[in-house]
Amino acid sequence: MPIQIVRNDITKMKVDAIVNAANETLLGGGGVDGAIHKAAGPQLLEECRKLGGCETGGAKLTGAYRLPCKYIIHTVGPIWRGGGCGEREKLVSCYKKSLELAEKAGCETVAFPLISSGAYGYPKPEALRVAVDTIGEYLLNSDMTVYIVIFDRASYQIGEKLFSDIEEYIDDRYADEHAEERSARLLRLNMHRKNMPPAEFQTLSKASRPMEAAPAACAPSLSDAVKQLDESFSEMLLRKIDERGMTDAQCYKKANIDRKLFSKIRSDRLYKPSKATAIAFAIALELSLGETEEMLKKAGFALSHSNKFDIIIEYFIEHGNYNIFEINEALFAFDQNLLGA
Ligand code: AR6
Repeated sequence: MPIQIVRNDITKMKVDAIVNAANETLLGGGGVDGAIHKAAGPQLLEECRKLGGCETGGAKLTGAYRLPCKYIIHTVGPIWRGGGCGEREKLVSCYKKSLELAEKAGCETVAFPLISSGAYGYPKPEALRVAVDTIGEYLLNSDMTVYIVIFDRASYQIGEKLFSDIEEYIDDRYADEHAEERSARLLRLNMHRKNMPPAEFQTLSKASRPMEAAPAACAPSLSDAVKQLDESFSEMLLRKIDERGMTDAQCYKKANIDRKLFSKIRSDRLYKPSKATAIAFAIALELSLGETEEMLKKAGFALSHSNKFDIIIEYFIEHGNYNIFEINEALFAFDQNLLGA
């Protein structure tokens, strides 16, 4: 999965390169810089002394010594001065320059901390947005896998308004579901007493049914519809990519799925993806709720209102927001698994 957001101590990451949020001297400091120097050992400082510092927005590469990675890329983030002093551009430059260095060194996996979001005071939600947007854009033309390593939960908070909107959305649906479950239980009890046929009960209980399918944008012809009945997940995915005029790469990158997994799905007609992978493709293809259900069904899954993860996905689809990184931020905020491979 090209961008992964993980909670960890960056010095423990087993990747090709980790990035250090350093200062212009490159001679160590507090925060993540201090932790990296401490874990890597004194030889790191020796090498850093030879580098002659680094300007804000720039990046330099060293060995990793006692760390489990191969390289450390030292970048210098901007000090937050209210946002009007070119902070964003400098922060974007930190990510770009670090990624360029990593790629030049042949790295396949890189881990970043949230640069500038500690001692340098860059507001954490904005710092995260810059990280996700800049790395996301870079990966459109690169096959590296990049981890954004979050140390403390506060770094990963979606906006309050979005959080409360989603919370309300979940509450409404959970409430419906539980009310339905209760009334379904009562009905079942009454029917049992009255000996009603179970089929009739089934039509009254909505709880076990997947969410309502929205009508498809344009109805297929009868012969197309019959053909599509036999379609596998993989075939449906490839058909929808073509219908939307996307290239394969545009689709799997937007889905935050790596090329290898996509090739596997492409070459195996009967490939069974995980639910998160199937949803990630539905999001990349910007499918309606009905189409998403249809695609999930091909992989043996359904969306349900007794599952927070599913309700959050439904929220984003209903609001026409298909940005997988924003969806993942929300899923993370609600302690759910993230989308992608
Ligand atoms: N692993 C991952 N992330 C961490 C770790 C860790 N071990 N430790 C802290 N963080 P900061 P800056 C997070 O202050 O804002 C240094 O003294 C932390 O929660 O390390 O770019 C340098 O020498 C925060 O979200 O870096 C500079 O003088 C993020 O890393 C100055 O601080 C960045 O916090 C740079 O400030």
